[in-house]
Amino acid sequence: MEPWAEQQTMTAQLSILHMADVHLDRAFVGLSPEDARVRRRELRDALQRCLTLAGKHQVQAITIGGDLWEDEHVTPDTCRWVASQLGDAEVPVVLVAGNHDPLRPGGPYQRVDWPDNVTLLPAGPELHRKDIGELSIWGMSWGQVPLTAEVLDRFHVPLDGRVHLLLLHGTLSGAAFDDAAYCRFTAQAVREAGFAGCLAGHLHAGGVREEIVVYPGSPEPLAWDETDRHAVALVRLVAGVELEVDLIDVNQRRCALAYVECDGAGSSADVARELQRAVTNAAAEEGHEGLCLRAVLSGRLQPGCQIDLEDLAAAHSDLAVLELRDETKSAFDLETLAGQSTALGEFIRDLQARIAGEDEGEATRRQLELALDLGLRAMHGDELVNAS
Ligand SMILES: [Mn+2]
Repeated sequence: MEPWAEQQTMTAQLSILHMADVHLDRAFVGLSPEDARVRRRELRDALQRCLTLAGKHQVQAITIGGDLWEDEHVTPDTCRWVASQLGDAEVPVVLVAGNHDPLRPGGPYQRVDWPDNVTLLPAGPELHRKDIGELSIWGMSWGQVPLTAEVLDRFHVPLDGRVHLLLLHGTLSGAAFDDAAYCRFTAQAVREAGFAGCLAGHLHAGGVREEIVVYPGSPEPLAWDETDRHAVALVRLVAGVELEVDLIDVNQRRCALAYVECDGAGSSADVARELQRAVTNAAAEEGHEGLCLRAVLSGRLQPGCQIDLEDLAAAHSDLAVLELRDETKSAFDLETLAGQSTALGEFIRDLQARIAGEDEGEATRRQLELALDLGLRAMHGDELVNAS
């Protein structure tokens, strides 16, 4: 067999499990101490599920794209627990630190005896390299100063027939300037530097961007707006150059947001019915298991309609989380408003007089009533979309 053919065979078998943004020991501000503890335990479980997948798919390496834990909260035990888990993986593990777990003198990363199979790439701004078989993984950790990807503009991988991948914790963005971005980089810069792909962390929504930037996302959603995919990326190198990526969803929780329109509800039964509809829809879309739903109730309730959020939520105790936000408003108290010497009072008195004196027909009267309703809503700053 020619050396070239041999190399093709070897690289054809190369596969990597890439994960990022586990955020172990996150504080989960806003949750009760008990709920926060449960969530932190779930993050450990999530890391274990990811590593189990690495074993199941018999990958040759594991990469971790930063934010493994949160620096302010991580306990020595969690760091040692991670080291132990990664040691058990029995394949090389390459990791970079992110903006939430930066490398700093005397920091958590330095207080752990890392197993021999674990390589922590040093802080930027230069790229560091770890070779595993035919593969070279280049990366740099976040350190004491914010990391930038400027190095990509003056770097090219060696033309040595090896497969070169970049491991980076940063924000993929286009040409537009994005002030809020952390370690902004472009797919073009990754390509021009000669990398076959970028194994990325930082964005918590899983997905392959611009064909060569692989974000697995955080293994579990960490905030209400993290409604996208949460996965590990199984990365195969086909014929040594082409990246083949499978995202495997690993999250047990699923966050969803629903707006529940309760306009015109006569009693809590109407509101409960609309909420049930929203829960059913969300469960159909996201799956019922682990569903964390934030439901925002809105619209104007009729006089006497009284809702109790705890009562409403009690009917859905089978959901992992149901957070209800009451943004409903009460119906207009026309009598009081019409008695005021304001522009609004005058408007109401005028419309009421015209409605009372209307004898041309039902259609015109309805139009006047609609005008009164829309006018009231407009003057109260209501959203007029779908108002009728
Ligand atoms: Mn993160």
